[in-house]
Amino acid sequence: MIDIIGAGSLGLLFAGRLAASGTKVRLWTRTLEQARIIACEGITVLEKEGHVAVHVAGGDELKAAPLADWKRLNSQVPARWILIMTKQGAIGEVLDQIKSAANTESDIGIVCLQNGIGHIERIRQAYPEAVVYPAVTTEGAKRMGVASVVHAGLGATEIGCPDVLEEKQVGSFEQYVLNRLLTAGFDVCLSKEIENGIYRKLLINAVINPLTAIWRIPNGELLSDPGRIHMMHKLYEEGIQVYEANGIRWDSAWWDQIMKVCRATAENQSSMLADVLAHSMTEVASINGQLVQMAEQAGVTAPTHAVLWQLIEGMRLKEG
Ligand code: KPL
Repeated sequence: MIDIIGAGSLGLLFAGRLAASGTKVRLWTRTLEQARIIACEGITVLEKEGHVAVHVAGGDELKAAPLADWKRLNSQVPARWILIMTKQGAIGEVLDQIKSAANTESDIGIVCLQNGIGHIERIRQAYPEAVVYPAVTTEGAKRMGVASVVHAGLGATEIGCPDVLEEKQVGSFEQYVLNRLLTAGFDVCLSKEIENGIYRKLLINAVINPLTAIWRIPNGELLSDPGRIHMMHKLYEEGIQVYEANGIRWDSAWWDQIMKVCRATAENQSSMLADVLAHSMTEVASINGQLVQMAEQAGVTAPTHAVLWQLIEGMRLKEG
């Protein structure tokens, strides 16, 4: 069984595909209402063109419960393998719930699929008994309802294997999760270089997300105008300077990857645009905000990231 915390677009996509391929999934939602609907209707994953890719009914393979019930339900069937798929902003709440019922008898492995940086350290600190696996994904998903999601862009997922594994091996944790995800049809691999993947994804998100949120355009439209591409390149260059100042390895191919992500997810709304439109808290502080802080720590500046950070935060205050 895999426990998935967070039933937003990525949570529904992973839960739906995993359960449909025979892995038992327990999906933890924010609200009781969503858990009830999923338990009753199951999850539908749609292709980009609108056809049903998979539908899985609620039942033995797919259970859903509100996160507030974690302590009670976890005492009956303890979680062993957890995928946290909430936004960064929800990590505090998630930790409060799962810590209240920390497993004592068995070890626990947690894969974290958040955008941005800063959360892994928080989770490791709050939950030292767990083996925490940072992960990055470029899967594109768009939630259509409380129980349905469009698999909007085929991406890849890397799960980092920390060096401490020898000391804190959770059985065949990574192998189990890897096999289950592969069986579910995901392009997934284990990586010993996850840090590099995290910084690559951070830069991709720091360039694409705030601009799409400010201009309210789908990712592909960033490429429709030289002025927009110029702005993206400015953010990219500032980001690279921050990485250099912090001794972080980067690759000149990352610019091409940003272009590639825009093309591969051309019709998608970035998660930040979706949050802005929903008047929800965005991840801008964990993305552009973190880059600005890294710049300050290394004695350089990232002025364009700083301005976008403030603008996006300001939008929420005004509209929220
Ligand atoms: O991760 C993303 C997001 O929307 O958060 C992508 C698809 C890379 C767009 O920035």
